[in-house]
Amino acid sequence: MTQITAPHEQISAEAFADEIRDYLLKGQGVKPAEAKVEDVYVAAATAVRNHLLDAWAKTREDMVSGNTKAVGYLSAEFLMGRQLRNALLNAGLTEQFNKAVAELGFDPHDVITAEPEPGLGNGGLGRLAACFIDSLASIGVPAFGYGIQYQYGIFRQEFDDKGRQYERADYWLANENPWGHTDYNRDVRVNFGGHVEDNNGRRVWNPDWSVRAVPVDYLVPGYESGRVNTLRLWTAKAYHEIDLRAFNRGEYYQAVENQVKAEDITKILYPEDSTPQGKSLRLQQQYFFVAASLHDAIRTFYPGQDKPDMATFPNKITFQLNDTHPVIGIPELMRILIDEYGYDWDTAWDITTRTFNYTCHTLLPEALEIWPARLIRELLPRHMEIIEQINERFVSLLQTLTDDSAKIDRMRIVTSGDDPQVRMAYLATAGGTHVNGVAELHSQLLKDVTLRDFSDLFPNKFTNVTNGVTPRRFVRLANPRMSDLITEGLGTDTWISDLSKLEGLVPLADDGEFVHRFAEVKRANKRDFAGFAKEHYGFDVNPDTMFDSMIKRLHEYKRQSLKILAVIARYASLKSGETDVNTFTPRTVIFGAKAAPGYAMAKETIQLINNVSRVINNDPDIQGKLNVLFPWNYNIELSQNLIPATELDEQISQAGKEASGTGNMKFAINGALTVGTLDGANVEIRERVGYENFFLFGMTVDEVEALYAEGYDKGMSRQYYENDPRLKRAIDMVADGTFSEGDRSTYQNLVNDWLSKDYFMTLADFGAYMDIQSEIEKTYADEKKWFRMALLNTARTGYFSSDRSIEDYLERVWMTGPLPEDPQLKAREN
Ligand code: GPQ
Repeated sequence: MTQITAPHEQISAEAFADEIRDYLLKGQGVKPAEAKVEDVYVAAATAVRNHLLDAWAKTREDMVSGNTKAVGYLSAEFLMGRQLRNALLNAGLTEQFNKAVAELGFDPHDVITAEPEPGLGNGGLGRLAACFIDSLASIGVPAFGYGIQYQYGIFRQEFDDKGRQYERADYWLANENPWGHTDYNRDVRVNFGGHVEDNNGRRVWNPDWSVRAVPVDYLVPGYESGRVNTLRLWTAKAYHEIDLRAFNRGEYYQAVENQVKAEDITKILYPEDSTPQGKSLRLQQQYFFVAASLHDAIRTFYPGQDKPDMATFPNKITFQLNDTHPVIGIPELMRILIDEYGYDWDTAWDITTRTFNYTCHTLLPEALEIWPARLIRELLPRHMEIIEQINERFVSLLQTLTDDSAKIDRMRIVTSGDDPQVRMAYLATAGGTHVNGVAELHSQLLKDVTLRDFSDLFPNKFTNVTNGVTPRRFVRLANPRMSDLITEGLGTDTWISDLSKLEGLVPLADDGEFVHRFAEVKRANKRDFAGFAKEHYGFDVNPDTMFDSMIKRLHEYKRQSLKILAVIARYASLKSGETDVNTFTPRTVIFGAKAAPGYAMAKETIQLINNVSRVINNDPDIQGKLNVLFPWNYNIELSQNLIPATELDEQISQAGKEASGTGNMKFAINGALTVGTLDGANVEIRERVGYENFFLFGMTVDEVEALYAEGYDKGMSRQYYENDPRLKRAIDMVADGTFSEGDRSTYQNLVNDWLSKDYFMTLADFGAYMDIQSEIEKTYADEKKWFRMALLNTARTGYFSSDRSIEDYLERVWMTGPLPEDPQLKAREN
């Protein structure tokens, strides 16, 4: 393997142990003999971070002084997961760490797991941002991740004795955070409220309150690239923390009101996923981090300049808008250019539209953010003026392009009427150069449906970049056994930075011995997961069963209810003897899912899953042949343990609803077979692994549309219930109290919805789903066949590396590349 000798790699385990000892004393104030594992974690993290600082400073210097355009990834969420093991891997310090920690008398695993998991994201969108910044650094592209350091991340999920979800605050910053460096000297003032005045034809914004944005910097080390980028997460502080006069009057709460108001902005991550909440605080969060980031980029690229030549700005940095959350950046850059630097509208618009690009992550119309104009005006009056002007000019432009006034009306950024609304997705589409979807099918549907009018008139704006996942965290770290086997099979470990090399495993699918070893890896991972599940959840898991997983946010369109109805149907047929317990393929069905706290239907589904689990797992007739597990608080840590152990992955959303999915990629790369619909990236996964190595079922997008046209959601679902006895029995059991200790009201909303509306067509796809499950069981019985298919999944899914996604963005959207003196490029030449 080509070792790139960055300075931080030339260190022995002994020297590394000395550094840890040193930080234990200087940072934690303890000798190794007194140290707790948490102390060792902080000291080791500090040591690793320090090894990265030179490369970090050098990367920044090369970026600012060179001509390579940087990438600014603006995202309200970065779901990073634990940092230590990843930083060690990317810095090439894992071996030294393991030995050094052992020398100090600690177990490396205990030190790694002493780190709290930062949960600064809800799900796929936030995790994608984390994968992307890993890939950017690994490819050597100068980049900033810009976001928010929430004091409380995604809620911690617990289940009560009735199986209901309840939420607890995730205070991940309760202890020292060795990764984030709070840079008080690079704060930015962010203004809100007030009014706009006219001053000789110039508009002047007089805000009435401001917040201090303080950056917390995280290092983002590339894998063996020698490059270290920055993740800059902003935290909100007050300028005047305390009103001393109020305090002296004894008004203690009023005295800190200002502080509370400011700090509330970055207090908590909105636990919404795909459905926006029209909350003023959320708009404050969005503007807060975007305004701070834009100012930060300008001062970074034009250091010390009062009147920078902003016409060069789009050559310095390109901003990617990760969904609509940062779209307020478009009017903010316009405001900076016009009000602060005196550019005319057209020049400012040209600079702005060349600076931004927009990624859309959804097809659900309700998930496209829309803000009431009056709310924007109240918080950001100058921005609302600018948005209105963008809208007017946009409408004028449209009038030159089409006579279709209905179409023009549909495309308005600000709707007309008494209570105008601002459509952030339209603002992003009009105000940036490119718009991309996140999988082929999704990008196509964006053009054909969601943003159809826009793609008619501006076809060249639209492109696709299929999502990807980082092979460092989700293969090399999560699945070390499989990684070693791959390296052995390929004779090199260069696949870790070029995942397309997995293709070299294809011939080994016909090597019985190799396939057998691949199967052994899976079995060992299953045993490990059984141990993990016992230790963390107290579950008894039988590793000699098929591991069948469905992990993702709980949402009706994702159809966890289809899975649970199928489990109930199977349970019923085992109970009645239609399925023979003795010949049945034993299965462990594993769910992981959080529901948005206000999403009642999702919460009812969680309760149902938990109670199905309780009933089936405790039924002696089933003899442990069918088990349902629902480990609570699904997070990155759980995913890294479960994915490598899974044999069957469920990607069963209604066709046309899941933009991409990224769990599907993680599973396939790790040698799970997918049962899935033709939705999101499933389509591309199936194309690549081969149709015969993918369990396809269910309606297509066109069939779904045709069934809606027939009026499906106006009561047709009941026919499916009446006509399929398996389905009828399953739903009846939910209704009759089998899973609620006789209480028939517990799942009333779910049952009513299934039988009267069933918007996502769970019932219509039920039959096909049951049939494919039988086929899966047949295939599973032929172990050689199954693991040959599984190996081919691994071998043919190298495309789904986030490195490839980033290469596509570089070529199709950002028009930039790695820094020229990228040491990795040099190493590749050798
Ligand atoms: N996604 Cl709009 C989220 O995780 N949160 C959101 O608010 C929106 C989308 C997901 C999307 O549902 C998945 O299909 C994608 O794979 C993922 O974004 C990343 O693109």
